[in-house]
Amino acid sequence: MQADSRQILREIERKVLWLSCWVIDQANRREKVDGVKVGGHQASCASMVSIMTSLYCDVLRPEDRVAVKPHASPVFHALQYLAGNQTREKLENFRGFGGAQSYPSRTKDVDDVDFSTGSVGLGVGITAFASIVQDYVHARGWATAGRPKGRMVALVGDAELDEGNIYECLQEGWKHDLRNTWWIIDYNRQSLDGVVREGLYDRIETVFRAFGWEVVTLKYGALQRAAFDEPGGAALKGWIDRCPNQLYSALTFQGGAAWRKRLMDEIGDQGEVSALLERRTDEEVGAVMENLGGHCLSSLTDTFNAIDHDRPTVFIAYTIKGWGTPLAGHKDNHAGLMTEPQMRAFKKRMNIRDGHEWDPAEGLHMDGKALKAFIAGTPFFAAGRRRHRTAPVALVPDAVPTPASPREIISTQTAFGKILDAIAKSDSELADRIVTTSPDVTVSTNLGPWVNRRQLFARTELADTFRDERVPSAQKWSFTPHGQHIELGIAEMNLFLLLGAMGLSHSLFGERLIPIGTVYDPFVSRGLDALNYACYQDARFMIVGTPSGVTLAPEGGAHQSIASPLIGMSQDGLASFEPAFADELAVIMSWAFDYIQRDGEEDPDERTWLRDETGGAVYLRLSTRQLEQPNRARDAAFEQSVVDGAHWLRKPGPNCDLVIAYQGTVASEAIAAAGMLADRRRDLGVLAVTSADRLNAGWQAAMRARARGHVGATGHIERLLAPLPRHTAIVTVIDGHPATLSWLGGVIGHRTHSLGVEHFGQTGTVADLYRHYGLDAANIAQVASNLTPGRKLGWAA
Ligand SMILES: Cc1ncc(C[n+]2csc(CCOP(=O)(O)OP(=O)(O)O)c2C)c(N)n1
Ligand SMILES: [Mg+2]
Repeated sequence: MQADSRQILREIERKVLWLSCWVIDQANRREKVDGVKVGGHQASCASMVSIMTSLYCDVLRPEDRVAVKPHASPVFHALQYLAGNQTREKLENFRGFGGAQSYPSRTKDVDDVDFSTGSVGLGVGITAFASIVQDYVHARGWATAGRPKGRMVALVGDAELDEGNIYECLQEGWKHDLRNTWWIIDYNRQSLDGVVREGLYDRIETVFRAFGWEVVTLKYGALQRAAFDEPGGAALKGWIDRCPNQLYSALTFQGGAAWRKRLMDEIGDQGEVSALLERRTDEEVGAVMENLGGHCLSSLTDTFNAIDHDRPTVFIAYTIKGWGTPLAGHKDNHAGLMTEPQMRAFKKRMNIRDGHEWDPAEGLHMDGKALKAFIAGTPFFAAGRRRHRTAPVALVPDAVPTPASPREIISTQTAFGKILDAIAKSDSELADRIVTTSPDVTVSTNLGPWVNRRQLFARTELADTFRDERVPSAQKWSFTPHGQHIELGIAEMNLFLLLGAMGLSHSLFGERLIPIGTVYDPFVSRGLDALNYACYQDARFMIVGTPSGVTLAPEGGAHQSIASPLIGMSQDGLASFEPAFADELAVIMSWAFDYIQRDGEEDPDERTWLRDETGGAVYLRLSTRQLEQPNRARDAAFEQSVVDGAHWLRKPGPNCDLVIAYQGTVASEAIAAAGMLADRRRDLGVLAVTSADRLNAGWQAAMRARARGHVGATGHIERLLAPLPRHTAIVTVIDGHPATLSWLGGVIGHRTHSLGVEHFGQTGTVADLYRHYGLDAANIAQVASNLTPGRKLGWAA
């Protein structure tokens, strides 16, 4: 690197330090609303300014993708501001409504964030999965194959390494021969509450090496290395190496004079070491001691640029939390903010005049034009916005036929396997773009037939030994670079991180994937934060939770999911369905393949008031319980109502006393209960709910629209329930938490009794458990009978 470029990087580093601290300072000087603090992390930013300056202004290439440690968000925004991609207005409004986000956000920030971060550890993990997805799309031989592969870079806070998902991800990466992944650890040896354990670097090295990573340590900056070469330098280096983290931090906070005193007390020798120190002013002694590898631009840039292989690499960059500010090194500095006098002094040191705080070149030894030209000429920023757009995958009509005939007895899980098998057989773009994944439950969630046909993905061929040895097996498992299933170990966090990365492939890598993951439904909770993280980034995928509820009866109380329907309803960015029958499932999947690719504006559909144009991810809650299939036509009206969330399985008459509403596999019980009551309750209706989530969302949205003056706005559920007389009672039933459907009573104001599961743990037959939890036909009928006037059922009914 040219000497003048080095000088310019130093100028930018200084500017980024100023801006990131200023952005946070300004946000906290805004008038407090409701007494709630604004916050921001000046010290966490300062720790990262050198690393990020080196990366963004020299090392990175446009094809690289970066997850920035959450608390370094202002550093990222400052760099993007200097590059002209972030506005002053949004920075002035940092953490405010419509302003730059507290943590980098793909969906809310305007400045080309690659991966959102916030929940520590997840931004780190997703880079590894994104790298696997990059390998996958390149191996498919699509257009992208000719483009250079990027490095997936995570800028990691050292305390993030406490998160378990990091280690799950290391193991999975090792299995998949992970490449092109850089994790750069901001080793400031401080977390939120204090100073991290002594010797963590040693553990980090050992763990990463065990999983096949290269470990590069950036401990000493150029000033330090030069001092080590002087007489007495070896003693200084020895002292630094022995110095405990707490003491190093404390002395950093105290500054040059304190460093000198301590060093003189401990290694001063009235000879070479003393002379080494005496050649320097206090300020210079401080500068040497704080010139750790992670704050030395030339060391950083040279080290990064020297990597000439694609093996995963972790960099341990020694840094100082609060570097270059009065907060430096103090153990309580995590959320610390410079006081007004400190900020004034800092501003003076940065040569910033009042009223020129936002001027890009203010206080620098170069003018604004030259600065702008330099940044615009860096490989990373020269490319402009780096997000891709892709054409949608073509979907032929009837791409998803109903996988069962009328009266056939089949479960939704089996139907799901059959649908994918039929797609696997087809020679279609859809089949080509689907990629499946599962955390060691591929076979037991019925992905087996798909995998047999489309094979498993691996960077290099791996034979199916059982097949080669002629051992009979229903599963033909060969791994090839063209395989379309990515098999994961049993770690649901990894599942959702991979789905997140796959679901952003169109934007990250310019290749649209249709990702489908399967998981045992209760273990959605095990990966919930990563699911939320994927949705927060607007990743597009289909997740199939199966089996679900207490219906997996003998399989065990530990595997029962109760909350998942509520998770499905409450998770933003995820449209949730629980079909009871194969034809409904086919309709939903067909719709979902389109829905997960949508990219429209936020205009709600005036029919359902759902924001369907924007698209999203899809969750299907399925069951292993076999049900006799209804004999009905799959016409357009039926398809629409299944997608909208409900249809009348039995239409109520004008004097309807009772509606039984069900979601999912308890359909059989609801239908049987209706049969028991049909001659006792007038005009009884049975409402088949396929998506409590979409029904509820449409209702909420219609109410909001009415409040805004769209008097005619009505949701699908309002139109379904509006014709019912006011005295109609509703009994709802689901193999899941009763609150999923209990809100139906509030739509128009009907008396409602909701059946479902609130306690778990019992094993038994399905009949045992339905009876135990009151989901059986007899109980539904009994509850309904008690709730409505007319001839009562006895318990024996
Ligand atoms: C999952 C999760 N838990 C807790 C937090 C709150 N939190 C934010 S930063 C942080 C510690 C950060 O320390 P480190 O990673 O070392 O970053 P530094 O600020 O030192 O650079 C914690 C506990 C979070 N953001 N996410
Ligand atoms: Mg830290």
